[in-house]
Amino acid sequence: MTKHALITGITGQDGSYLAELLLSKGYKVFGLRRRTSVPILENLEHLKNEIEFIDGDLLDMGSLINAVRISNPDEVYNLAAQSFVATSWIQPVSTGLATGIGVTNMLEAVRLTKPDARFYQASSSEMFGKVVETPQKETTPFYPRSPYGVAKVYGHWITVNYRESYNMYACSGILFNHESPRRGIEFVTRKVTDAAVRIKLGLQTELRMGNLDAQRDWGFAGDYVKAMWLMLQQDKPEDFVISTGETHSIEELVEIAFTHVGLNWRDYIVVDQKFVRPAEVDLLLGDCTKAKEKLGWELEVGFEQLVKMMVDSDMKKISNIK
Ligand code: NDP
Ligand code: GDR
Repeated sequence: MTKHALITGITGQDGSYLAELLLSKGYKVFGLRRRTSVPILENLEHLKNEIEFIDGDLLDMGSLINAVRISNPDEVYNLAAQSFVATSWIQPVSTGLATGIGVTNMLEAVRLTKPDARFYQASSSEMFGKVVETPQKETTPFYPRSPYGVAKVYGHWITVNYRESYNMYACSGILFNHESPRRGIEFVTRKVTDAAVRIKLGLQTELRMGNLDAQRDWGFAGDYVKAMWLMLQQDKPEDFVISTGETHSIEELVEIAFTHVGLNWRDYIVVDQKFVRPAEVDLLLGDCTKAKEKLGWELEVGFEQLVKMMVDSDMKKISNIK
């Protein structure tokens, strides 16, 4: 029997990699998509004929119940969220609604319509926030530092609560930062790889950035969606940290990207307070021993390889439109 999967957030970075993975495993893939005035399927152009799109919004319960009815899913992956941390200070309420309450809406739609479907929640290392313990693991207490992080903590605990209250197969992946050539342009990795290429090609003269000292545990999105799938194939639902176990500063990221195109980053980076956040997460470093042992999950792409892959992809894209 063909398995059915419903993915919310299918137009985003992770949605596209997860859809690819599930299609390669023979799933029928349904994707919840918001109505937009112009089509935005940049990440899904190559898959659009293989996915059944269902219109809906995490803030509209009826549309979620409808999506569960139409897709009749064996597995639901709740990836949709307002996911850009900086925007969460500008739009704290709508972030709280989509990233926090939206999880309850999706869980309710599953509980009322298809309670035996397995549910994955996209939790985040942003929930750890201020450093309480390093490396951070499943038992590390949360101390979020942004409206986004606070909303994700709510989404995380409501998922635990539905598991415990209704005996649903509901679990969270606490994923550390993961990137790819399909990363949104405002996130720091893509902002840097795009700018390094534009400066190299003479299309831009400088790059304005915020805090260069923050450290992140960065992996490749293609590796991380495999962990999401593995979490829904276990005998019982559990939460897992997914990370590389290495941390690098923003400065190191900039250095690798600019060196890869033959430039000295110090000649082009300008620190601009506009990009410094009201509260920062200084250091993220994850311990994913549990995922390695219980899921057999393995990382394939390392940090330097990831940055170079993104620079090369941006070079190809931008050279073509130049
Ligand atoms: P993206 O920002 O690339 O994608 C977010 C997706 O959510 C988009 O498809 C967007 O749709 C959709 N969305 C936003 N609001 C709503 C809404 N109200 N109703 C329906 N859909 C909505 O995120 P990523 O792919 O990078 O991340 C996927 C998930 O994983 C997110 O929940 C994120 O918070 C979380 N996460 C990400 C990590 C990372 O490093 N990438 C790390 C840890 C967690 P549209 O195209 O219409 O805007
Ligand atoms: P993050 O990712 O907030 O960790 O959330 P982002 O790439 O936006 O920032 C990473 C770090 O870089 C610093 N920084 C800058 N960031 C941006 N975007 N632009 C800049 O110019 C800049 N200069 C310095 C930031 O201050 C921060 O320390 C991502 C998202 O995908 C979340 O959805 C996800 O939950 C977490 O990763 C884990």
